[in-house]
Amino acid sequence: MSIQSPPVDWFKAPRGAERVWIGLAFAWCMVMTIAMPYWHFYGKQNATGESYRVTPTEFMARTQQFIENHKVGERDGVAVVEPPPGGDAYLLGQMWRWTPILKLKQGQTYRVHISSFDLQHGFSLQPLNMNFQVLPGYDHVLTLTPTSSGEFSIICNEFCGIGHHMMTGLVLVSE
Ligand SMILES: [Cu+2]
Repeated sequence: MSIQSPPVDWFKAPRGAERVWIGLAFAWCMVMTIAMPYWHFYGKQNATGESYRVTPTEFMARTQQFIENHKVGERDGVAVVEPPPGGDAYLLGQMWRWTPILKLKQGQTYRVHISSFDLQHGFSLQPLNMNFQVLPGYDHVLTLTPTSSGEFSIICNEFCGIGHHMMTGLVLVSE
């Protein structure tokens, strides 16, 4: 016979070492479950989770307006833009570039609006390893206070086509 129903007492409760391993795994699950909300409130590099609906064209228009209002220079053909401290900054991801280059001041807080013009990109700030998903149709607002100065590269960490590996951007932080 190919299939038989299991004997009536087929289930044996775990005991001995198996019980210890299940206990350890369960305890670790609990730690991780608590760590998620804990780190959301007490971690220092977590996104605020603030986002708004926006059409890609509208977001691009806002970014261009932002560049026009606060442009301070250019680097390799990309606009360098310095938002007012405490103000809004815009960063647009599209195949395959990040626009503009943001120039920020250490210790100042900014509201950085990030969105995509075409498809899903990944905002990865190096070498800090801060990562956010960038989606068209959503204006993600990161409330950000640079704590160190220097040049920080942005790379795209969601594969987005043939030019994905060239999709880099820059954030400049001065003291
Ligand atoms: Cu990309």
